[in-house]
Amino acid sequence: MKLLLTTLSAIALAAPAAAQVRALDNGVEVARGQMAVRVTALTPSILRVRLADGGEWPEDASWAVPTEVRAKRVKVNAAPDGFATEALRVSVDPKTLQVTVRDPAGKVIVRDAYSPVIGPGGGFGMGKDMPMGERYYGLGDKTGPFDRRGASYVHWNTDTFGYGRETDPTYKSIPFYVATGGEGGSYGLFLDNPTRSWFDFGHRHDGDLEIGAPEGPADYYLIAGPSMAEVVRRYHDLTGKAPLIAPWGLGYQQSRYSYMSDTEVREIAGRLRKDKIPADVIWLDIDFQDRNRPFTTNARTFPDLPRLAHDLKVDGFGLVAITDLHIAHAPDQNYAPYDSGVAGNHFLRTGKGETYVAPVWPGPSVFPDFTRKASRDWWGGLYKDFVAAGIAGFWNDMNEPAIFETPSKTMPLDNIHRIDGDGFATREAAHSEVHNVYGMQNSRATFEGLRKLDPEARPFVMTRATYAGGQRYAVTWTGDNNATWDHLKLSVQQLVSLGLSGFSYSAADIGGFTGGPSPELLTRWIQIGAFTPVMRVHAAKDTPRSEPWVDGPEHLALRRKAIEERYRLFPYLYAVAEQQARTGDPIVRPVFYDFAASGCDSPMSFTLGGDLLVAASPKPESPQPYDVCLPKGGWYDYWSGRKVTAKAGEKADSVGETPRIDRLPVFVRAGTILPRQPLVQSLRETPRGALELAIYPGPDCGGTLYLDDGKARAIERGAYLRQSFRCAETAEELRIELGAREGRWKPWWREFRVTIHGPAGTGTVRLDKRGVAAVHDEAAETLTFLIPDTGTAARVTVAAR
Ligand code: NBV
Repeated sequence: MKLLLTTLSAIALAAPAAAQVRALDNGVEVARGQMAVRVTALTPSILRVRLADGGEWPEDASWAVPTEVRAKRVKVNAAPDGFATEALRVSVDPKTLQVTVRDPAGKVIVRDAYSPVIGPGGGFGMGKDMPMGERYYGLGDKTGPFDRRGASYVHWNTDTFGYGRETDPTYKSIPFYVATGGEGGSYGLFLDNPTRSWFDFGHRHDGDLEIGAPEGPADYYLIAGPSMAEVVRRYHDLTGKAPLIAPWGLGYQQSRYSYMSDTEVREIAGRLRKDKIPADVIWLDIDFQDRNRPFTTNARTFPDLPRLAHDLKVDGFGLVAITDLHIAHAPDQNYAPYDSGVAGNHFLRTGKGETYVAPVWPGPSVFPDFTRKASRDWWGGLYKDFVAAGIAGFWNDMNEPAIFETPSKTMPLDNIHRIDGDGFATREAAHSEVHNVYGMQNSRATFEGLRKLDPEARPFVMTRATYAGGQRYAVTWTGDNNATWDHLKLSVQQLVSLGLSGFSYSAADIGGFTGGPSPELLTRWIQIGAFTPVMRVHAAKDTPRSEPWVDGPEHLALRRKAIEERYRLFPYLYAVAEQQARTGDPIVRPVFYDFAASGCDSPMSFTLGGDLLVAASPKPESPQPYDVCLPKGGWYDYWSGRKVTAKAGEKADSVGETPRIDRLPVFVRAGTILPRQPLVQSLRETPRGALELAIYPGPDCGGTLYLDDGKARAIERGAYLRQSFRCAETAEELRIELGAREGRWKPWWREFRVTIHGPAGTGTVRLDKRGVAAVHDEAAETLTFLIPDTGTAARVTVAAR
């Protein structure tokens, strides 16, 4: 590629004309010969870079970056070689059109390795420097190494049943990476070109990060940190945050391809309750439909769907139903989605202008034109009956789109879409231009339709294919993985990576989709899955069953314990989810996200919200002992509540673990106030008892409580509760500050049960001067007491012994 790029750039720069530099109030434009580059600042730390060939700028349009965000601008200070914002210095070399971004001290954040080029028939290529020691993360759930250095990737949404570590491309395209470890700090690069682009992290040419696309605009964003967290938050400012999920979406979800009948679904629900496995959702895969036709129900096996939904709801369950995008090609059969789709002209056409018909699950099928607003609106309306039937959420599968019996696995590239809105001119577009956003627009149509049908509910949509920004509409999962230890490992990396790429709400089929997990694998996967954003057990047809009880009482007990812990942790999990909706901080994060200085980078360690550190074995299949890297500052063992005695290292501490199937190592940051709740069997159930505040004294001690009524506009309507807690230790006492409460949501508890962990603070407890009875458990090293929750700020002091 380098050769090709060099040749192209030679062509592009052959014109001898001198460069023209034009200062803009929000950036700079430099033109030389046929080529021009324009760098503008949306905010002091977010730059947009666009290239033009022959004076023609591509359409200012995007599926990922909303129009109002693209319109953002800050005034910059012009400089002889570029411009400066409060946070960055940007220079463009007039001879080469190479862009360099530095921090105010002059340290390089990111620099072009050579001149960008635009190909004669469209498309472009560019290269960035890859300084030694810089690491690269992101690209969603792509396979390969967690740090992308040395790997190369293609963005092309593809149905990859049973994929492996080497498989690329896979289901989604999120052309965004975050680089960290360079001299000017972390930065992010988002290429907003949904065509079949490629990112090569020094795979072909050591030291060059090459990016290109065969068509579409050269339009990308550079996002400065300096911390990785700032880059990720700013990427969310650009492409949007995932809206806060309904509480039940964080519950345990039981799925299988497929639960075949009403009776079987009731049996599964009954068994979950009988075995006291907390659970919130049961999934209906394609077999609940009539002849695999979306928006139908098999009347024989599911004779009364509204009744089923109702009965399950009474028992604390919601149903999520699959609604694939391929509509059966069924003229004159009273199949409403087909008939109304034809009447509204909503289906895609071939390059020759005929309706495109191709085989998928229902047999010959037709495909909605999701990039067109009128068709999205029509699609959204198709959910009316299911919503009325009480179905809680929906699943958009196969939306790469997957097509059977064709080597390309997808539709012809010259199929015709009609696009409009989002800055695009109302025009026709070939499938090659919109392939990678097709699934995203499918989930958008579902999300927007559901919002219209029930404005009070938070839509729960799960999509398989998507593009950058798709987090605004749907949760995603990693597709058809395998029941192997390596896939368990890969899944952790994929979920963490998705979180860095905008998709905080992510799931992997727990237990593996293809094959059948060993009892140990399923148990370990459930244990780890209990600490991941969306927890769903799912498996393919004709595979061994993988419900929690299938391997006997001992494994069931371990699995139940893991799921129960997730339910107890709900107040914490929900507060982390709410933080993500506000700031973009992912729900699961690499340890170095919050603790950059630690250098902790085991691919099997991650944090849930920064305060809980899950440290599975880097070789989960092996009984070999391993060391857990713990950032400095102190940690407690989550299960025992005791302070960990760690071995001090230079940048981080460490503690040894010997793998045991009855223990998933989880640690709590010293300085955490962790809210937990009494055990419930469903998150729709009101807990009984006190809200627990588990205090793990340490530096920067605090915690947050966020709860609400679970409805779409909870915050706007004040139907929420937010409260912060702080704690500080002196030689005399441990002081706990309960902050003032925000919001009008009425809590289900009247008291806080405070548990202080660790040997410190076992003396007299006072709540605003009044003495409080406390129980000291010497063996457990805890001090526990109840205090009334008056809904106002309060101070608790615990005298040192
Ligand atoms: O709808 C059936 C399956 C589904 O269970 C799975 O999760 C999807 O990824 N679907 C793919 C279609 C075919 C799978 C062989």
